Amino acid sequence: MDAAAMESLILELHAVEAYKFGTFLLKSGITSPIYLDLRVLVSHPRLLSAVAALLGTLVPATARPYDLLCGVPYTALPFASVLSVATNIPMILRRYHDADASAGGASAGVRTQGTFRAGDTVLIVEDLVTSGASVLEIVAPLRAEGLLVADAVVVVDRQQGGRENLAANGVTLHSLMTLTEVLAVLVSHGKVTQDKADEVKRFLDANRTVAVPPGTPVKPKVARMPFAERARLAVNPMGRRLFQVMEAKQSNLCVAADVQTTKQLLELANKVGPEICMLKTHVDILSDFTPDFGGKLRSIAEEHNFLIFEDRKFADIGNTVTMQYEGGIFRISDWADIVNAHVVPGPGIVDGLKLKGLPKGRGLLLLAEMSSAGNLAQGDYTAEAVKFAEQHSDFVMGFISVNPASWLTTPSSPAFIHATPGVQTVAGGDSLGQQYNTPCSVINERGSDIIIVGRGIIKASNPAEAAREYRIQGWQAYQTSLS
Ligand code: 5BU
Repeated sequence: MDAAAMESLILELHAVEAYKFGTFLLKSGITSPIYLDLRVLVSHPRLLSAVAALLGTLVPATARPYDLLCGVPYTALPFASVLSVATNIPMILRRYHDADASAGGASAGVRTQGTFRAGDTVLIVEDLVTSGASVLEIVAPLRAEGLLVADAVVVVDRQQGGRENLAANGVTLHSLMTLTEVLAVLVSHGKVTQDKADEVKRFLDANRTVAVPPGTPVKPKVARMPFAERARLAVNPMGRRLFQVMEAKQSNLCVAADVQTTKQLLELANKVGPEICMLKTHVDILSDFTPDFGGKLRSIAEEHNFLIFEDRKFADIGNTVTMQYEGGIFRISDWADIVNAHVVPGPGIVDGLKLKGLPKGRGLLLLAEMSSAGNLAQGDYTAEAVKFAEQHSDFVMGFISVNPASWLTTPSSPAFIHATPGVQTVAGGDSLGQQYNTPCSVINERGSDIIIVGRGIIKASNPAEAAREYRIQGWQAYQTSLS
């Protein structure tokens, strides 16, 4: 917007009393000598539509295409609606508080309304930004649903840290005007006195960085190194390869293929193959296992470039697990790139598995934690698993973890990978003790690397599509958490 257009817009907003001078307590908790009330625009449709159109020019869809608009409730909803109608870009609606979602009515419980798909890009529309907290409150749940948010447009940037707070969370702020520009125009047109303008400037100088209030979903708790760098740190070759596959496929999704027959499993592997870095099997669930199963699964894995993880959970003495790993009907070490083991028997279990696995270039995940309610893998037990891993980093590539951010302390940590089961788009559980966290929480808050999803994908009406959505959510969460 050029200077003349901005000047006339500022004067028009002044004429409808959108700028108020006095003493005001802002939502961010600070007392301000100026208050911007853009709600008044609903009484001035022509001006409302002009403002909405201008907001639409801040990030031209041709420069950075976006699929959807989302207004921050409530003041910005009319701006977003008018812009949506004018541009034919659909909107989605977020409720103001999650509590609103539990109210009765047909849409009770629905958090984001409107039609959208994971991977769609969303432009956030807001009236003004102080700390940026209101925008971040909307961005976090949208991202948790797999939507991509990179830009927010606002009428006024109050220049109090919002731009920086948003940038720190991967959102670029685009504003029609700043508070400084508003003051300059109003003073030059005699609409406010220089004294008043100076008072507002002093206030701005004293409140340049308004912190986002506690509890606002901000930057992920976990800051991490890129998988590509961790590939270089990994000691176990299979661990290195897994990091590389994840980076190449932009996927930190592992599907738990808990189906009954080899036919179903191979079909599923083909369907979800393009989306995953790893396929997890429970080969002892299959009713029709035959010795050629491993070869068939390996050729699908090669075609789609994913690794095979047999979730065998070995738990016996070293001598026994060598035989369980290599022999029997399943001959797991012939076809599974990765297996896992409990640490309850002591380090001999790692020695035993390593004896058979290392010469074949395989890797081992240790069960540091479990996802089921009341499980005993915690505290000292988890710490012991870490010690075992460090003592055998040539074979141990990482952990089955649930909340690694709470126990990751050692410098060798980035070399190990963390895979977390118990993942669905909605937190909750099943009737037998399984506990679910969302991809966003698992990666961003709990500090894991890989989401393991079973029923969330295999019971979906379209598992390939569901896998795509989980992949996007998991990868987006990883990208947000890069340091
Ligand atoms: P679900 O359908 O997403 O609940 O499947 C989870 C899978 O992960 C299933 O194969 C479990 O055996 C596996 N799992 C788990 O749920 N929790 C754990 O702690 C471990 C494995 Br280890």
